[in-house]
Amino acid sequence: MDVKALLRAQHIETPSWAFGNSGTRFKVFAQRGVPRDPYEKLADAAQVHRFTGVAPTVALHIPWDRVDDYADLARHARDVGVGIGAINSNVFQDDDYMLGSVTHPDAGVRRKAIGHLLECVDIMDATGSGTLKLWFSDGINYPGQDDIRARQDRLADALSEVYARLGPSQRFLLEYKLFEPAFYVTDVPDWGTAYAHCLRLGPQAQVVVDTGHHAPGTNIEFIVAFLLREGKLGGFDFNSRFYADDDLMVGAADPFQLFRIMYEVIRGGGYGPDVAFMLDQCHNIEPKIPGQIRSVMNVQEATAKALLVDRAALGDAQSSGDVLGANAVLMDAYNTDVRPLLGELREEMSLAPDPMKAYAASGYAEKIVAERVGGAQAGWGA
Ligand code: RM4
Ligand code: MN
Repeated sequence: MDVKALLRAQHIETPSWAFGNSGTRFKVFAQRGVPRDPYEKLADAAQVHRFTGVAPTVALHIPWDRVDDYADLARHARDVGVGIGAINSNVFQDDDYMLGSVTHPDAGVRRKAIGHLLECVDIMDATGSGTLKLWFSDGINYPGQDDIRARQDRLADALSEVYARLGPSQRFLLEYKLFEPAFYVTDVPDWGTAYAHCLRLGPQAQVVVDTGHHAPGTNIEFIVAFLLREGKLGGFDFNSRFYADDDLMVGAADPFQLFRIMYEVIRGGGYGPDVAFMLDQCHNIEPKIPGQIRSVMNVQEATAKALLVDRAALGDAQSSGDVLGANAVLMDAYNTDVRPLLGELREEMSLAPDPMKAYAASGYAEKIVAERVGGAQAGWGA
């Protein structure tokens, strides 16, 4: 296996919203130089690709990235050196959605939500994007508040309508999340629910695993192995969690878990164009562009280690029942320092071996602080 060639071909997608201001419900801290519009977000995302060489696409979030002319935005992306990735829909920030979007008891609200999802497919057509990401904050807070089963029926109806609108080379990824903002029932709380809905719909519906959307202790690599085996793993929203949906940098909280996930991806034949490696993070207190560069590097390091697993030795140990030997094969790969290998790879790609240092020396951070004066900074939810 040519580890370097596989790493060179890796494709990690950055999220436009990571470049805007973000925070918690307690406070959003503004940072200087933050983009004022989607054009500037794409310019910042292009820096991540410029210094890592493996982040060539950027996910958009609608309506946060709404523009008059999407073809023009896609052209701008190409001009700065990136492409448009997944289109993330947003049916969680309108007053109408207080009791749900596609599962709302009122048919008028459901229609509005479905209309937004269909609009997102129009945007895919205009930008050339092949992937729609669906995340629903829908749920209920109190027992008895609404009919749990009827909400599943409404969800299924909405998903079929959106599915029918997809072009032949488009797909949607259904995201699940245990809780928040709903605190009693979430309508798509886990991979099983997402999987069952996608299975009924067909091959253009797949599950996306957001690593921050599970209960503590959940074995995410098992979910990955299972979904891949069924051809239903569409991609990842990578981030780290210590407590809930913390949206910290991927690989920061538990690099070993990230390695175990990447091993299952590779083992299951998911290392290729069909499984999207997307970042879904917020940089509340750290600078955003370096935060994204670090995150891309963390994914690369976990991938490199997973690619180094001696699969033949592992197979032998497993089939002979050598528990400790099998575990040692995996740990040897995990404990390898892959930073020199990645440095070499970057030099072969005509990049600086240390993207963090190279970005800091580039002057881009100072340039955007000086240039981006006035206007309203982009932020999570605006
Ligand atoms: C949600 C979900 C979506 C992301 C938004 C910003 O929790 O993870 O994927 O688009 O947050
Ligand atoms: Mn997500």
